[in-house]
Amino acid sequence: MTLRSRSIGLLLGGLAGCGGGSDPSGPGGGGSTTDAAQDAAGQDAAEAGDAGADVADGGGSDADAEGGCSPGATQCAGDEVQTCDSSGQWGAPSACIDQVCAGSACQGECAPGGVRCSGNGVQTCDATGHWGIAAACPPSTPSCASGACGLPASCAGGATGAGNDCGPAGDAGCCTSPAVTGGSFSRSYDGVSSGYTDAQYAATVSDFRLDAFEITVGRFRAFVDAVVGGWTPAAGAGKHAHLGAGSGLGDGNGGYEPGWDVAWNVNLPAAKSTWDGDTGLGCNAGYQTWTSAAGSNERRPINCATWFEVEAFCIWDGGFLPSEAEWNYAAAGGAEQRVYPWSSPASETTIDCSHANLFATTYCNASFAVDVGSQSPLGDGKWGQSDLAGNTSEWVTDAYQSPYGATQCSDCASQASPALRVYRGGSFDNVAPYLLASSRGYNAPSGRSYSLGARCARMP
Ligand SMILES: [Ca+2]
Repeated sequence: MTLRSRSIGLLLGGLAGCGGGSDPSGPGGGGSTTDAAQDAAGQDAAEAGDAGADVADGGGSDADAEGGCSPGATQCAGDEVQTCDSSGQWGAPSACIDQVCAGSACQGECAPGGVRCSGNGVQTCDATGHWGIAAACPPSTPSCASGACGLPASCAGGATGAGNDCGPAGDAGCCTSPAVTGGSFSRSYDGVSSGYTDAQYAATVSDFRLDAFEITVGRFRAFVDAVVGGWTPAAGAGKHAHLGAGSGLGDGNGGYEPGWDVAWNVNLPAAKSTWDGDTGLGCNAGYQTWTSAAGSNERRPINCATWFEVEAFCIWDGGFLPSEAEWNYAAAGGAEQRVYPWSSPASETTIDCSHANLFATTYCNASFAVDVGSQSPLGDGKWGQSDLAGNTSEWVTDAYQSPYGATQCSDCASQASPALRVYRGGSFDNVAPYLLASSRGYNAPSGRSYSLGARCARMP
């Protein structure tokens, strides 16, 4: 205590530039009197009044000599800062808000031990008051909020098809969202399949997450409840906000993705009966997966959903629809340029009902779209996504443009012709060529099909 006190006094003397070098040590004098000064701190304060009088008499440095401080000087007191008042006394400590006290001032950018989200990772404030490197949230709890990893909105309730009951064994988190390590590749290219031997449409994608499963009926049900309850996306929501300094994906022409347009809200039915009806999720009696109340289809992929509906779903769920380049990248195993998501080596062309739910020589499954992950892990892609090929086709965020709008694409998504939107991956209703990682499809954004669903992407 004595040594610490003395060192602070010396430091302040130097910082304040006041008093002689001998002044701070003056009261200390011999070791024994230093202890006395500390033991009688209250007494020192009482003497300050006298010191003030001395100053008025021209005493100059007496304040220091009495163990006080130089007005305006500051010092640290633990994690708080003190300022020397006009009478040469230390004022009450003041907390450093979201900073640390170091030297003689509040510094840094955060309070040690504090946490915050950086994308879907958690940053912790270190002892020096600076944010550390973010620790990515695990795939099982991929959404960061308020500095903690948790489940996306659609799985928060843990209902059937929205809990830990997906995948081949029925024990995988339906909202699992593995990381995809970004890189460069060529879109719609595998080097061996007819129509996909032109590598000119290069693209680079940054790290992102792509959900392991297609959106299930169980997850979509929670979203429909939210919309019927009045929820709509905010203007501009759904961008890849971690990219482009917040502007999101580039459009290939110097602009950026627009995000949600509130004029699209009319495409989100306000009435449950409209969602349930044949102009809604009930677009194909017998083969729609939606049921008006939870039933036996909760683990199957939602189908009959429009682009507007799945775009809004992914926003509500804390993510966004993947770009076409992101989807293609994940399905192709990135630079491996796989023929199918599971192809290893990349030029391997094996496809059958054990890898994907498609139309082989007949339908793999008479019930058409099956529980998500039914062909996992055999049919999984490089980063653990199931059903990228087959089951339902999957909407992506891009407007359809053919050929691709730019031969170079760095975190891009086409916005050129939004009257049509892209889907990828083929479905239970398609023969093998439509399930190629390179294959593309399109539909009007308000279109519905019993073969068409989606999956969400998220910030890394
Ligand atoms: Ca699929």
